[in-house]
Amino acid sequence: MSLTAKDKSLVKAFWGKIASKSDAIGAEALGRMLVVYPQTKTYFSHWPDTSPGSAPVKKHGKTVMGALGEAVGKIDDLVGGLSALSDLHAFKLRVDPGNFKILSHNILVTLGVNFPGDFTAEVHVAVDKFLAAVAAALADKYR
Ligand code: HNI
Repeated sequence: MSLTAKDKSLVKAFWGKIASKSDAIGAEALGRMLVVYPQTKTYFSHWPDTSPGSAPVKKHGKTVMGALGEAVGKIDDLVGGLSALSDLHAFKLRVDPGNFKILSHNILVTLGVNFPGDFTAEVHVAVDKFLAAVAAALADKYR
């Protein structure tokens, strides 16, 4: 389950290819999550609009993908690198950690749909492992 050196280099190379589209990917993934798993909307009930393409969805999608881009740079120490963000999600936002898996799934779908050529099975498994490691790091402060 932990990332091999090969996984890490695949994730870094793939992220390099998608970096310029990061904002749009984040917005699409978040928009998909809110439609396909409507229970996730409860966390965003303070937004004026949770529909795909809306301003808050675009803004937050950009934020989340930006944080993931930074996490790629901290891939050797995700628990340390994401500890402040874990604190925030555990104690302030109180996001059930099961939702990290749901968002990860929507990110994978979005990457597959938008980068059919680059998103090979090999890249798919490496990115899946990376997102699972990010989710575990974000859940680290929960208990
Ligand atoms: Ni999450 C805020 C990163 C998953 C609900 N989230 C953030 C911020 C970052 C972030 C960065 C902004 C922090 C700040 O303001 O300092 N979130 C991430 C990452 C993941 C993730 C990297 C997983 C890959 N967050 C989730 C999930 C949910 C979630 C799965 C709920 C379904 N996050 C929130 C909420 C906020 C938030 C709610 C505050 C939003 C707001 O309105 O400002």
